[in-house]
Amino acid sequence: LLIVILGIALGVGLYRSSETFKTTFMNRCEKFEGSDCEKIWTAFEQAYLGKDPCEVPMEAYDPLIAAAPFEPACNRMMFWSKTKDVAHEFTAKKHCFTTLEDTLLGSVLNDLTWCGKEGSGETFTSGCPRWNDCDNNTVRSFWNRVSAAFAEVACGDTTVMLNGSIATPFSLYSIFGSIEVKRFNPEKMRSLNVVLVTQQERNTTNCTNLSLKDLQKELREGIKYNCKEVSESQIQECSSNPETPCGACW
Ligand code: AVW
Repeated sequence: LLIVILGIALGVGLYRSSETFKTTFMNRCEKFEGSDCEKIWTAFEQAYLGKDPCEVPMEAYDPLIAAAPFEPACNRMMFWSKTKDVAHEFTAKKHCFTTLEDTLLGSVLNDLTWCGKEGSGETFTSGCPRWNDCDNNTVRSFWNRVSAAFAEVACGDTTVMLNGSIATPFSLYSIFGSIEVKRFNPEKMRSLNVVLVTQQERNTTNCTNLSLKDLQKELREGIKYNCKEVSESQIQECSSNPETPCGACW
């Protein structure tokens, strides 16, 4: 009897968690006025439903990108790598910059885990592969695909926040280095401006860091490159002061 009760409890729990997942998806989506969230949900689900969660390639999300295309925000697009918190804290307060996670698809799936299963029509939120368990996992392929789409439309002067407290602020194996930089289009993008986020207390890297030479090499001809060291406290001070215009942050 105990086993039966535990079984039912587990079943109800799993059912609830996939219900909550869709609810979270829809609630976050509806914050973006004029979007057809049911249509976007259907395009999202078809990418992974009924599939082995380690065999979902990036391309599986092509119909999702088509259903919710990225609108370019010229001169306001911000990329980041190993600076997730500081970048998002900044864009949450200063709307002159937008990260992927501030866009519809990025914000709807931010910090969520999901996957399907062979022979099942359900969305699961537990027991899914972790980021490095396999290359083509449901969640990782999603972030690769949306990052590619976000980078493809990047235009004007763009910004990337990199971490100046680590030995290699630019890594060819990060999403920024392996997906986004390769898709920057010189016909649309005028410049890439590195904001190298430093911490005064630590011995930090600077704009002469060798990995940043790799970044410059990766950029296609025609895209200008700049780099500036900015302390994390200066970034926080600027974002917490509503009077300071973005142009004066660094
Ligand atoms: P990141 P990226 N396990 O800070 O350049 C779990 O390295 O790659 O920056 N989650 C992981 C792992 C891992 N090993 N590696 C990466 N992630 C996830 C889209 C995790 O959520 C934006 F437009 C971590 O916080 C940025 O310009 C996130 O990937 C660019 O991609 C970023 O890892 C940042 O990707």
